[in-house]
Amino acid sequence: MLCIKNGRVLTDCGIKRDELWTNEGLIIEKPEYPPENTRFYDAEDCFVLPGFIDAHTHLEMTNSITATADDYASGTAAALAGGTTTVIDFATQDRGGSLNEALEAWMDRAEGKCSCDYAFHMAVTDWNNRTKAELRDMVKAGVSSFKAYMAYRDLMLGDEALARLLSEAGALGCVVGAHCELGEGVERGVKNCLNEGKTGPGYHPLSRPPRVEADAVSRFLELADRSDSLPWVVHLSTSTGFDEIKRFREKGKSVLVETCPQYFSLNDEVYSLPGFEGAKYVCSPPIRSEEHRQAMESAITNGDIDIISTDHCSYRYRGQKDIGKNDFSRIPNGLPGIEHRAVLLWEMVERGEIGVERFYELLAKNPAVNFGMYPRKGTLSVGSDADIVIWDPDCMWTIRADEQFMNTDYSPWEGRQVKGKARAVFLRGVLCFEGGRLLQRGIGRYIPRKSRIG
Ligand code: DUC
Ligand code: ZN
Ligand code: ZN
Repeated sequence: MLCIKNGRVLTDCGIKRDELWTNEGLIIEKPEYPPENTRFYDAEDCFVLPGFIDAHTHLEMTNSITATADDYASGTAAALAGGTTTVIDFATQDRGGSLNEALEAWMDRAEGKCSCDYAFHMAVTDWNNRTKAELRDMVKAGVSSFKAYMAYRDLMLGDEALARLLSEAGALGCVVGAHCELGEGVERGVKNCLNEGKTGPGYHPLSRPPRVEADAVSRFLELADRSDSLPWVVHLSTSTGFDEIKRFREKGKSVLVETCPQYFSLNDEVYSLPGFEGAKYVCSPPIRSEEHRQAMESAITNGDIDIISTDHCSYRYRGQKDIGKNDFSRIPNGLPGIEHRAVLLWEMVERGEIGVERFYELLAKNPAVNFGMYPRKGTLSVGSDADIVIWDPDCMWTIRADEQFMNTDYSPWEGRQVKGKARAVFLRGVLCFEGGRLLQRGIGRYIPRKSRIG
């Protein structure tokens, strides 16, 4: 039995100075007669929060050119170091392949390697009768959310297929997400830049302007309107995309909205860094102007964003990002962020823009509720998994790539002075991370998730 004492514990009735008890991996009521061998952990006035959930990661993802720098081992170790105890990663269907084959392949890759718990969404890239029939298999296997790409030639679904996915998955009570950038718009933008000899990384954001996202959000929500699914706009980055969401919500419709730290903590000045440095920030959608960054921050403050994930998709600067040295469109897209999500959001708590409860909702409760893991995850209720973060709000430190667990040779936030840190992290009652050191590796388990209709 374990008792965490002297902490500020997040309970159903807000933050309370309280003890938190766990036994055999679960949260329990305070026992009337604690056993003599009870272990005590002194939280020393830190916050005691439910383990964070990163609902959007790409680990061990390979394409025809390269593979992400983080595999399940390094990626989930880095997650844990930042207070994340569960990741929902993307399995992706191969064109011509089945959903079951894809899930099996991704399960095999992850098994035995993860330091935090893990689950999968399924990215659907090939809609046909077999895909339709397999949606039920996915739900049975605990995959209750799907995603479609509206951009990327090898991955994207057309409108008709996306509409079918929304209606079939919706009927099963599943969430359907979309990467909202219109493929035609992106291809046109890239072609125009390259034709004009604009080949450097600074042209990446110009090739996929805010309108490309807003048009895709608008089309996605129009298609979703005709189905029963809960649409999920992943990695929202623009005020123009957000305007489409507001319009949809004003009609009384529900949509789940996610953004990521790169869209509220950075702006497009990063693409003006000298030489090829801007390549470190090439991700899609791109990092936007200050006006859009502020819009994302306000949307978080106003309660209009539901979930903060990372879209962690890491590539090394040397040897991977430089594949696109002479052509920005060949730079592998994605940023390493899995380790630093919480501390970047904590900046908003520090500035008084959100409270600790909202911080917790964005990082843990909302992903757990909307992706079918609540109350097993995302709360410190009796019977929940004892996934616990001891969050030190006063720790001041500097983000440095050479001190991180992520397997990249850079951090997009290199040198940023931050406040707040996961001092200790428990996964199902086991102390896995403390004082900057990983104490346990590889004990992460697969977490099957429920759909909204069970
Ligand atoms: N965007 C990225 O930058 N990387 C992974 C996939 C995506 O949508
Ligand atoms: Zn995406
Ligand atoms: Zn993604």
